[in-house]
Amino acid sequence: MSTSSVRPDSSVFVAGHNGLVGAAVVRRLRLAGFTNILTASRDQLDLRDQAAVNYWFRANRPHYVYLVAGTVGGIWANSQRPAEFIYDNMMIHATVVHASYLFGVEKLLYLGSSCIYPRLAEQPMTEDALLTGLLEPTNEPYAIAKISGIKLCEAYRRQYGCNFISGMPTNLYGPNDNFDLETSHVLPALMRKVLEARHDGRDELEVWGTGSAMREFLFVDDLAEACMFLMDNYEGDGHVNIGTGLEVSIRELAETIIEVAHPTASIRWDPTKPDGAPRKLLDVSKLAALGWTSTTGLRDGIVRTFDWLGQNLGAVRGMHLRSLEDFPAG
Ligand code: GFB
Repeated sequence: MSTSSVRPDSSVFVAGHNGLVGAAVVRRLRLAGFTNILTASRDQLDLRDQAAVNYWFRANRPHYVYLVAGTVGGIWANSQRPAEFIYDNMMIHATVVHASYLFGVEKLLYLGSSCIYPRLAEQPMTEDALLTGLLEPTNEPYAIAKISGIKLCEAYRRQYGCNFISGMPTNLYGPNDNFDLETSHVLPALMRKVLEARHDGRDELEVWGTGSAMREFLFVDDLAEACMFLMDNYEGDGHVNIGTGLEVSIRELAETIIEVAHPTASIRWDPTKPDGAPRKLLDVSKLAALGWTSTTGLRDGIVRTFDWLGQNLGAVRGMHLRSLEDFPAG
């Protein structure tokens, strides 16, 4: 099971380095002394285009690949843009996996998502819950694409002997997240709503659904550490869950964010918006047995993300705030 560590002078391609996950993987690799990190922005390389991806791999010859690129979004974006979510993700996985095979990549780590598991899977969800029941309808196209990515890696491993592995992260958050209210996930959306309410002197904020849905949240720098850990320590057939093993209700999440940044605020629920999956908690015992567990608590991660946001307000898409006098948040 144990493999040798990736040497810091190896060439490592982080596909999707401008996203939440990719940016964290690059930060983590730099921290570990990696000197040959390859990246390609969307303008430079359309990852959905097999010919372009082959050309790029032929020219750059990466030894290791973190395949963390994708079209992602929260519950609303998934429902509004199902075609993009399935097409983009299936294409990106197919091209990068195939080019990695063609050009002799030593090892590839593909990231899926906890939404690959059935809507009513037994909780916490173990890796073998995959394909045992119907998916959550609000993100089925995205989940199907992610499942195909896992199966792609398994098939290339079986037929061609490629050392391609998969990790399944739970809901993520942290620096570099998407804070756009329509397309984001719940945690950045609530952070933004709280900040804007405070800035505008409002004491009420709107939160979607009923607040009863349960979610698990992993700080993205912890995820990046787990990715490097798996690259160094895992080369099994099956995918590996990556999470905290802890869950909170959306109500508790909203209350925590309010307590950190705007304690006088109260919540107005909008039950016309969907709750989505009732629960989505990963069983992380496989990863723990390999030797990795997360370290950043939810409140701590939220404070760190607020700090990042305070320093990067100008760069955050759609954010109407341009300064926050009383930053950082408590
Ligand atoms: O994070 P989220 O959009 O996605 O929503 P999922 C989680 C829960 O938060 C739902 C509630 O119950 C939402 O109704 N929520 C409350 C909000 N207020 C808000 C808000 O202002 N914005 C958002 N976005 N939600 C995603 C999938 O599911 O999980 C993706 O759609 C992906 O495909 C991701 O798999 C990990 O957790 O429901």
